[in-house]
Amino acid sequence: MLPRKSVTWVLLLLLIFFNLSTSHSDPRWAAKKRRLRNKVRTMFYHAYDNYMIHAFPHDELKPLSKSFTDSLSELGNLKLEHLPQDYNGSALTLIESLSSLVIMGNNTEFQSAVVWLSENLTFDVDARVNLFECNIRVLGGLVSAHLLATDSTHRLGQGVYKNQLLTLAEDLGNRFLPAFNTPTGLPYAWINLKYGVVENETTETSTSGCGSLILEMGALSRLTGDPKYESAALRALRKLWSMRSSLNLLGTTLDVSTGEWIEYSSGIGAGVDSFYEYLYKAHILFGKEEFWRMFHLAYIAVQKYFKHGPWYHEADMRTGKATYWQLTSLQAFWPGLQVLVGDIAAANSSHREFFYVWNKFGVLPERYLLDHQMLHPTEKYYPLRPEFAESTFYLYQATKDPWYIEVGESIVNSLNLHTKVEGGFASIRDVTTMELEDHQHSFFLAETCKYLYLLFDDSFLAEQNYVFTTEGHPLPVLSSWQDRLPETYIQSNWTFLKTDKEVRRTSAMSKQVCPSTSLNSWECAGQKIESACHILDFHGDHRCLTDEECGVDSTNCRRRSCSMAGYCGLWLFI
Ligand code: DMJ
Repeated sequence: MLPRKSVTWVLLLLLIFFNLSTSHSDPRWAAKKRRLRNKVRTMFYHAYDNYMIHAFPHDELKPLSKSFTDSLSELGNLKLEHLPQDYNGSALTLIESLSSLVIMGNNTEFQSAVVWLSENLTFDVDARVNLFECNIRVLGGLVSAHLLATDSTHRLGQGVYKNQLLTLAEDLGNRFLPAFNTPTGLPYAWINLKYGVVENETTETSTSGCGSLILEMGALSRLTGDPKYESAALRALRKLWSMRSSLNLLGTTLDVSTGEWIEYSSGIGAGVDSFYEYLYKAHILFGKEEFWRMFHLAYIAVQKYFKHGPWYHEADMRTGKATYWQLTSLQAFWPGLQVLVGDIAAANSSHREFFYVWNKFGVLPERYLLDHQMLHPTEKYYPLRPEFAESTFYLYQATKDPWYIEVGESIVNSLNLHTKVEGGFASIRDVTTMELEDHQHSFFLAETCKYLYLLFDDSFLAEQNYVFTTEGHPLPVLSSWQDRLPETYIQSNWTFLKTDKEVRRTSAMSKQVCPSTSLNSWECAGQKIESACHILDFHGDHRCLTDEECGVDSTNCRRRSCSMAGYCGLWLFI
């Protein structure tokens, strides 16, 4: 038997060996990433080629029956009401694949797609579509592809490209505008592309439905020089924000004509998710402080009222009291957003919990009841969603921790094992039986494959900063789109962090909101700063006379209070 001291040494050496052998600069590690990158490329083309053979120019592929569905009119339409009689699709999956083709370096296919779309695509169709879905998938897909096509670094479409995608995007943007014609400026959830808002249209919409339009419509305005798209989206966003409760929480559904809430409970998942995402990403893309101010308050409220350990539950916007204790597949985007904010330790701990559930079932179920540790009885499906892969990509970008490559590998393996069929990739109807469903969602190509690819090969990101829309379409961060930022932002060189030895690319907001100290030694303005919600105690020595002199704790975002002995701290644990 080895003496105790020797055991410690052996363990230490093993640890060092493990760290070295898994370091991302290790050639074996680089080979592994290349192999995985190629595997993802094969997955993408298996999905894409099957779509092109069996479904194009319809919207999405049915991989089991090798047929198609014109699903743009069905997206978000749970009861399948008012379906069009005469609609033959808008090549949705092709539009959604454009930016992925560029990222994977397939300029030839991108160019033929652009030519086909410019010659054949029309939005003058009698189809009632969901404004949010059509915005993130179609408008976002077109605007992003236009920006990529005109970006000289990608050398696309020389001579062939004459802004055709922008013309299509502008036409679509104009068809969106009647939806905003409401007493509140909050848009209807549904719009008929040919006829506008139909008679007796429902006035119910969701927070994400009217709060996540600003990236695509803002970009359209910047590109066309016509402010009307951005103004409509901004007016809706401001109105929505004005409806927050005194706790800075929003509900999930609301009425666009009265501006009243319908569903007061909300979380970070379905119906709300991209609202948070767009506040922050709009701040990065347009450099507007207003978006940052909204996001900061909203983020603190989320951390305070929804977070429970690494999990996020729902709460009533009026009282902050927990309502539903459920993990949903859509929530898995949150750690990715936290990486952008710089709150890496919080992102990492939630990501690990999502991975725990992923491993438990082989994929991420749509809804998991945290209080009962069981699946939701009717939401056992996994429709090839990207959110978990997305967060894995962001966390790897921020940390370069090889652990995330391992996570990515297991996502790739699960997808190939459980969802790959001869005719593409099929959704899973029930994660307990792995029974499949005949649907390959367009976001599998726009997001799932893209984020996995970027996880293993980020060369696309080398030259340019991008903001990815909620549908995974990259929009370059251009200085000409930025509002003039306050001096403090400019001085701090906000996308690069300068240290003595190097200039390191970092979270765009790292000067405002820094990562938790536990992960690494990043510093903000010479001092250690922790998470986004952190508010310093008034006195550096933490002495206080009243609660008002205490800040917000960085680790759990709870307000600190002044103890009898006159020190700020977390004296009450609820
Ligand atoms: C995508 O269409 C977008 O990411 C959207 O914001 C919600 N999630 C789906 C994919 O899961």
